[in-house]
Amino acid sequence: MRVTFVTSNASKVAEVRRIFAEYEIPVAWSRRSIPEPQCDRLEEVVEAKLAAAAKPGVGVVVEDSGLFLEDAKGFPGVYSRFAYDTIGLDGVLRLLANRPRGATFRTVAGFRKGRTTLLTVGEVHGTISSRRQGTGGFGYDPIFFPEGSDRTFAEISGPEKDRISHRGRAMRALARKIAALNSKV
Ligand code: ITT
Repeated sequence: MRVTFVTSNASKVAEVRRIFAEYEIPVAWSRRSIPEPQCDRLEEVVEAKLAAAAKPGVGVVVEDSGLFLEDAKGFPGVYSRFAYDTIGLDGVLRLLANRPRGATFRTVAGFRKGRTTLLTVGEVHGTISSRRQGTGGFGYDPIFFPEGSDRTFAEISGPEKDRISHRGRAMRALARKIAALNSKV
């Protein structure tokens, strides 16, 4: 089954295409920013995105991701896009000056076709660097060290990021479930 990934973010598309290719699921891109409701859980955002993106006869995929800072009680979390666009990476680094630096990246991924809905979650724990490091990736990648690594997500290759990342975990779980649906029909 081919799926259509609805997102405004080209970097997410590259990651999801790479991951779904392992399950032989082709991914078409519908470039669209779906308005996100004010809510405090990624799951609720994904439900709203699925409702907005659903199309008869099409397998749609959406996702929402966030960076949860332990010292800031999970901020920016669902507001990660807003924080990135306003205070930016330097603002986040300033927020954590001389503070504990633990953080979790989380992705909730969703699929809908007809009456079938699938949701999966992926997380990676790590720490926030004290300065930007690396030029790869996107968004918060230059300031996030995944647990056990001395390189940020912006300093490792895309496939390396996929193996351990929040999105890699959520999307592999989703692809497996979609592949299982495929084998039933
Ligand atoms: P959508 O159209 O899919 O919503 P978006 O870029 O708005 O795309 P999110 O709301 O899920 O995506 O992302 C929230 C913020 O977190 C945004 O600033 C992203 O750049 C950033 N982000 C998401 N995934 C990331 C990742 O894997 N690495 C670094 N930053 C990431």
